[in-house]
Amino acid sequence: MKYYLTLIGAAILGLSACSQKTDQTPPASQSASPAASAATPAATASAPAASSSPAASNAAAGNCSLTVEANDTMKYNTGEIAISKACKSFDITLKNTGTLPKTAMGHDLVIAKAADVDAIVSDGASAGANNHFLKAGDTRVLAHTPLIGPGEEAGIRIDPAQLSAGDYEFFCSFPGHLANMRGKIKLVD
Ligand SMILES: [Cu+2]
Repeated sequence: MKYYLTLIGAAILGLSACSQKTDQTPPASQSASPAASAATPAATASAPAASSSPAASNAAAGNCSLTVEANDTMKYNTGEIAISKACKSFDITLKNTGTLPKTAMGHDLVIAKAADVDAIVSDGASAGANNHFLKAGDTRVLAHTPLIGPGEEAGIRIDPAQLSAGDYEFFCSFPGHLANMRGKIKLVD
């Protein structure tokens, strides 16, 4: 009998302990706080995902094309063109923002292996503006825009896969411009 009462007492104690637990705010907030901290890793996990997705959409929207400007001070507005390997094709638009006539300050954008650039330019110097100062059928030239004058623009499309064969550069073949108008093509992931 005494044992039975003890059991009931224990049961009552257990019940009251139980109801105390549910009624008490601290345990409740304690149980909510692990939930909140469990939600925090989820939030931080989704944050990089969110920040990487605009980058991915940027790549899709803008990284497979680029506009390069050339001006009367004999300069491109960039010293490097980064091309993503993920691009099926890459469009480069050259824009001549100058005002000087094409015969005095024309520009083009030629892409070739770095090791070939000097020879391409010296071989092309006598070819004349009508031939974009490039030797006819120069196979060392991967791609080139026409020589353009003030306010004009021209584009080329290249296959990034072609650039994996070596170090490529972009440059202007107009006589005398190479020293100032030459940059690296960088193939990136
Ligand atoms: Cu030029």
